[in-house]
Amino acid sequence: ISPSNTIRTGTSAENLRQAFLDNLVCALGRLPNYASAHDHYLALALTVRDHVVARAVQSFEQGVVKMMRRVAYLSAEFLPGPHLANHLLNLGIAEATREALGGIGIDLDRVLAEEEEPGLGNGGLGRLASCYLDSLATVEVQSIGYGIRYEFGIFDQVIRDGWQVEGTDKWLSGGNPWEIHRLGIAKQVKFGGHTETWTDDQGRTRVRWVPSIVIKGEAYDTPITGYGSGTCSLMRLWKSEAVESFDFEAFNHGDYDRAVEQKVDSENLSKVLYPNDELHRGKELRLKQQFFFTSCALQDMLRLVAMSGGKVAAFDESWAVQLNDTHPAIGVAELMRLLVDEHALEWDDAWAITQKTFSYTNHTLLPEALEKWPVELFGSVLPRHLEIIYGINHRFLDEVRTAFPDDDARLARLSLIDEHGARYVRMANLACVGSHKINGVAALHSELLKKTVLADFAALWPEKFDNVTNGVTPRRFVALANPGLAGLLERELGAGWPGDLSCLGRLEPLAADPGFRREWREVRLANKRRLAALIQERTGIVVTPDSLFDVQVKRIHEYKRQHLNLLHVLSLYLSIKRDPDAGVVPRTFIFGGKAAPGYFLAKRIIRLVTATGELVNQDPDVAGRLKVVFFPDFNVKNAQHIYPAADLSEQISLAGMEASGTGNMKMSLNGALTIGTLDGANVEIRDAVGAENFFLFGLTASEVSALKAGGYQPQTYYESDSLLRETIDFIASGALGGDPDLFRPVVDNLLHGDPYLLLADFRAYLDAQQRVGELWGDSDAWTSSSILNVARMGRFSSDRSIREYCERIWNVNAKPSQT
Ligand code: 26Y
Repeated sequence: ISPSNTIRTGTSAENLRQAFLDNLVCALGRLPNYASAHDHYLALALTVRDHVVARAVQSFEQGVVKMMRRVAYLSAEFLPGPHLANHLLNLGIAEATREALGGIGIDLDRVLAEEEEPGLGNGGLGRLASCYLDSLATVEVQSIGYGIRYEFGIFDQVIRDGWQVEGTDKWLSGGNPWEIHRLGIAKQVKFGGHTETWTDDQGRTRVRWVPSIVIKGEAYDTPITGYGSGTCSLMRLWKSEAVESFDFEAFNHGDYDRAVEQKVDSENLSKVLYPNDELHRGKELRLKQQFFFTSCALQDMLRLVAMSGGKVAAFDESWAVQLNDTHPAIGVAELMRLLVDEHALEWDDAWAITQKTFSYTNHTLLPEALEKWPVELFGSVLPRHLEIIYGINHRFLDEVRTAFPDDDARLARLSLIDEHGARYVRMANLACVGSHKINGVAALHSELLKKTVLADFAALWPEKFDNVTNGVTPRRFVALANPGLAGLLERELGAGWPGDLSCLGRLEPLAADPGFRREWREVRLANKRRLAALIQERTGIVVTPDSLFDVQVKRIHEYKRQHLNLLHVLSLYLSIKRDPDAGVVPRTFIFGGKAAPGYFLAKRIIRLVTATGELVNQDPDVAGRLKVVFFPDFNVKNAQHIYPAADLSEQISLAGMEASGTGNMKMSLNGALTIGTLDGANVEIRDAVGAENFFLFGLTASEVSALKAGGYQPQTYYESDSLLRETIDFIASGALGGDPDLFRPVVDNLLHGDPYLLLADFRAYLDAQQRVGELWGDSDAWTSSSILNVARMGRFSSDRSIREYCERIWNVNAKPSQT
């Protein structure tokens, strides 16, 4: 096929317009005069989809023909964001499309705004997976991201009376033009039942798993284009279906309820994304989800090995499989089962293949996020896998005994089974044992991993451990999100800059150029005006674009310390009330992020933001100086409006808690200055942009450990710092939200425990904020620092991260970077 200059794939404005109109009429059945904005969106999506799919099939064919080692990125979460604008950029047809639609009176931006994003993830981990598929395509590596096609993604957040209220995310209700339902690609996934042994015709004892239920997984493919590359990644998501629509036996006996029961149960599996991040609860349905998509993925990889003439016994030569945290770690046991039980390989051969195939990325040090399943539950859902895990464990512990004789405590810690009291299967241990490489997501995090949660594995296999610092795609988060900045970059660096961020360094001299600084400020002000309009539309709050936009957007978590930010806001408020002449620069505090529905304190923190806004935003004493906004429903689409308008990026987690962070990179790449702790990737961002362009504060990770070990006493800080005391007393007084009990849980948490050491870091944070205010007062100095942030952030492109994975972890060839 040669998809050039046909009506479906031609790239002139004339061609695109005709294809758009054809799709409107022929595919959607709408006459142009009656078409809604959503019809326009669907017609344009179908038009662009033709271009994308034509590339995707050719790219895929290349992978099959060349038999290259492909990458499978296994992830329970993906957050791709809206596709349409991204494809227009990657295909290089954004301007032609704008012209095509403009010619018939349709505004492209209006059409783009119609797209609803797939919210198939909670936050950082899911967004990282999507950045990586983007970069894999860009550096021309064949890859499939395997996951779950949740019917309902992360809940929609609305704020009602100041509280978070969750709504169902019906992302498919307006149709999804980007996916292709692969009717031919369906996998059977077994659950429950028991195992039996049998003897094969070579006289070998084999195991057969007799399940109590079988569920079907159907593939839905969404192509992901790369920037300036013909390669496409594939996001292949599995939807669960009943194998039979009805249990005919039950049906014939007149038991209609039971007949439909299994169908309902099967379909429930991929129904909804769990909205918790960083808190593991041993829910059976979640274990089933994990096994479901992982098994579908591995079966699919085996099918593709056969299709391209490869050998099952050389599976690892066809596939490098990345475990995005432990959510797909059951894949280690499942690949063993497929190789040993279904393909009759010897255990030791299968194990060698498995270890060469898998590698594992850890995304958290929080103990409450570590996945472990009660052995009972695990054995009832996956009886064969429990046996296999015992088999792996038995051999593994023998290896440990050889390396560390007479060390029972170490054996107990390394074992795949936790036997302190109730017995659990430890998924991180399974991932470590089954992988040849284990990495953290920022330098500090990778070091802490080796010292804390994975210390015993690091002692056993130091060579397995590595670091790959996270990155973000500059296509979506700079080129698309910040067209004004993109214009300046294109003029100064050339049109290809999004494909090679090392060229950003050439901006450095411009930081001292007054004319360039003026243009930079104009771009930033325009971004802030647009965000101000959106804030007014979504919240009714009027904010001033020339105030300092102080932004903290991310999941709501105690460890991320949104409430430390609030202590600062309230301390400023009280200072101005006390002294109307207090030197406080005008600021707009913008918060955004979802709280897990069952996370009581996180929800109270959201209420504390909104209550602070209710107080501050209408108080004439602080008018023109302080505004507080909670931007509802923070997601990828909204983020693209927020990041480019941030002056100050709040990255204030307690040191040692945030594995990496990626919002920190997105904001700095758009010209924000960071106020932050030495946590996660902040450390590397500060090294890159220079200490003088970063507002550092707070305890270091080792100071945190020492303080906790010595018996931390938050009360002593409360007693010795009068502003802190005044601020906390104010929250406790009932002045916020009109009810003294409302924030008692927050206050009690801080005064009696303060697990994330807010009080210990409060004074240092205020001092750093003071320095922020001073630099803001010197507009040229601020702008020059902003330019230097962008100029020095090139290393945080996900293209760099992906090249490191290719080289050090997957052993596949990426297209080299220009420099
Ligand atoms: C076990 C289950 C409840 C669970 C579900 C989701 C546990 C964790 C998660 C999500 C974790 C997550 O998003 N982690 C973030 O990953 C980012 C990408 O590496 C990091 O930048 C960020 O610091 C980390 O919190």
